[in-house]
Amino acid sequence: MSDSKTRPVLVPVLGDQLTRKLASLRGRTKDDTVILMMEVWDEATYVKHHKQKIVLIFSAMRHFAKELEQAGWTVDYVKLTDGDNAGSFTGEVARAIERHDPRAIHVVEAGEWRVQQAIEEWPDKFECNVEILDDDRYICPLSEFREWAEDRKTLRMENFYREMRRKTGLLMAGDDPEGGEWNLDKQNREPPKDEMDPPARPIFEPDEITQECIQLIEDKFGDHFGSLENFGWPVTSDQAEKAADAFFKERIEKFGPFQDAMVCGQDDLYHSMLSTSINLGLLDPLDLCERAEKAYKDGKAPLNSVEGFIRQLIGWREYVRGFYWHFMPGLESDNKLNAQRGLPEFYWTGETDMRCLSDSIRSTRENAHAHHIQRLMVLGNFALLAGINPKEVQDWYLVVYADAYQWVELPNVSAMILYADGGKLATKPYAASGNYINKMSDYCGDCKYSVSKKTGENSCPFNSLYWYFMDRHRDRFESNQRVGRIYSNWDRMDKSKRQDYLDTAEKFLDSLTPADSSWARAD
Ligand code: FAD
Ligand code: DLZ
Ligand code: SF4
Repeated sequence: MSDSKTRPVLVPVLGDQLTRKLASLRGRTKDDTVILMMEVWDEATYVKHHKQKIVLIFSAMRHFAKELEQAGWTVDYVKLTDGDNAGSFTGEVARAIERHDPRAIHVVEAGEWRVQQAIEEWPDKFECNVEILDDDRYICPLSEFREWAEDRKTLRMENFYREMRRKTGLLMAGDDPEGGEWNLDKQNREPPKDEMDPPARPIFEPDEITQECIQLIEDKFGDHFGSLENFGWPVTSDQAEKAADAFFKERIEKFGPFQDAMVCGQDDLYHSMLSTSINLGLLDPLDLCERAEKAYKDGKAPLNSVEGFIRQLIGWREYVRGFYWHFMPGLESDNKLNAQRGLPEFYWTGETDMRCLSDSIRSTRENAHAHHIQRLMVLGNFALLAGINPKEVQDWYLVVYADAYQWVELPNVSAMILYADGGKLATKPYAASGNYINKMSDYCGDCKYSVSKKTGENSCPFNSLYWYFMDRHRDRFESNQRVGRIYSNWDRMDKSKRQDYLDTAEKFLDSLTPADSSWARAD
């Protein structure tokens, strides 16, 4: 053993921790630190991620390692195909200990339960001292969320969000919210307009490093879902800043009003398209919120757009993270609505005559992205109404989106769209008939199905599935203050009409081909 003073500290940096502001890197000196970055098979294959997602993470990791090296840090970068092939984080850390004989390991807590469980075994497994640090890139530490949650009978994002506004001082006028209201969501529900022409987001041409990753992923994971043709995600913090600049210059003004709008073939609309960069660590969410607030103060964006953007970041994003850690591991297996149907194959192939779904899946396949309202009210709404089993829906969302990590995917899927948690996150299920999609999009005009037809041949499937769902779960939802009222509409219909709805829904569901599980996980 060498002298403990000359033995370095080993700092493993995981694929979604790509910032020099990381707690384990702050304050460290270069001559006494070895940064370890690992491309590992366990992470690349625990589900069969969209090809763009793996390229994005590997390319961003390789760029970050290069940046660190150029700044004088020692980086031990393990590539997926190095040596005998890199297997798991724990295995690679063990090998790195042999190479570097560190006096300690400093690691920031993992974003995901699965990985954190493994990290928590390190102190017993390894002889050197292991320090697991809080991930202070978030505004609300997990201990603070736990305290907040334990004091309450019911958890509501809105209450949490107000706390975060007070904590950060964002959009506050003294003790009151700027403009007098905390939440301007009601102003953010404009349907699309005919002349909508949002400026395109910047696309970053793959450089040599990204090209290498594309080659590797085509080679090793060629059978995974998704296309690599459109790859243009930011892979460095400089590129991510450019993407943010474009959003604040060109799109934030209309972000609010058209937040819930959907237009066939227009994949970005006025959304920021920044989630991949934020989740990787390339952008700091608080910094983005401050830029949004400045846009409002400088008169460049209206309050409803800026408040809406800030709410997504310090409200929803922080809230779902706290919610995830508070309810794991149970959240993963919750199925309070006892949904048992298999995921339809069209989620993978896009082959359905339902235009809203086929367009959302096309965007998902081409971009590894769909915007929020497509994820929630088209893809999610269908899975809820059709009673698709949560595990298969969770896997799908985790595979297909470039911004998907379980801490953010699972609460959105299990709790927000599927109500599988029994209502801990949402006060009511986000169930809607074709009417909602027709109002908020231009999908229905050219659809094979008729949105105005309620039952029978060619009627919009969302219409009959809606009542099929509400009828199936009457016991649970009749007493719910926010949805219970609709049962009087149901009861007012004559019996044969009600039966028509149920028969139409069942006939439609029977016509669906279930997906093969090998789309999501290797056998
Ligand atoms: P914008 O519309 O510009 O919003 C700004 C930012 O707010 C986003 O970048 C994101 O960081 C944050 N945000 C917005 N809504 C949410 C939310 N509900 N939860 C957490 N953060 C939010 N987001 C992910 O980052 N990863 C996921 O795996 C993911 N899965 C989702 C699954 C479902 C079923 C639903 C309904 C939503 C999911 N979201 C997820 C949230 C949201 O759809 C995406 O963050 C958003 O579409 C990303 O695009 P954007 O950056 O243009 O977002
Ligand atoms: C998602 C992902 C993938 C596909 N591959 C890697 C990898 O090889 N190495 C790595 O450090 N991270 C990867 N990630 C992101 C991790 O899954 C993520 O950092 C942790 O799971 C968060 O807990
Ligand atoms: Fe979707 Fe129904 Fe509209 Fe077709 S008619 S696009 S299925 S909502």
